[in-house]
Amino acid sequence: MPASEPVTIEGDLNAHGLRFGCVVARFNSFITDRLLGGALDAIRRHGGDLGTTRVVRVPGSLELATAARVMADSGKFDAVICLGAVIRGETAHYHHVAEGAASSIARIGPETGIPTIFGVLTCDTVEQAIDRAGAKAGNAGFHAAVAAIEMANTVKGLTGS
Ligand code: INI
Repeated sequence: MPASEPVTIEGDLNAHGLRFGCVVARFNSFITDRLLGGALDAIRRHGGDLGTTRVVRVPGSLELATAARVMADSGKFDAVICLGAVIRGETAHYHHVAEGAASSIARIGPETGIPTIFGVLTCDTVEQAIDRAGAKAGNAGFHAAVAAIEMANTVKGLTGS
């Protein structure tokens, strides 16, 4: 008997027909606007339609999860991308903001089945944030959107939708 092979489900990076929600923190907007630019660039360059992409702006990273959860529950999106920048040098409560944003966003995907991606920079310095928002170290918004594309297609592969 021939050895049988496992069926592997792996989302591809084709964004055609996928609907994305981007939630963007206004706090540190000089960084988060660059993350949004990277995310939109990734969606477009992977065949997605920016005409069906919705961008929602919220005050800060602690508010990302609330808007993302409403979008995930709406049934109107295949994936939601959360974009923010928490910079240690700027705040005494860095830890609470970073932890609060991470833990609240992390729950949305598992609880709703809609991939909800953590595209929040947590940096020690403004320089590090700039590097990761399109300067020396790539654009974390671009990478967050690529993860969103893959996971949206993974969910479609699992559910047959
Ligand atoms: N929000 C951020 O997105 N990044 C930060 O670095 C930050 N700091 O430094 O405090 C920050 N604070 C605001 C927070 O996200 C909420 O908007 C605020 O606490 C109101 O709930």
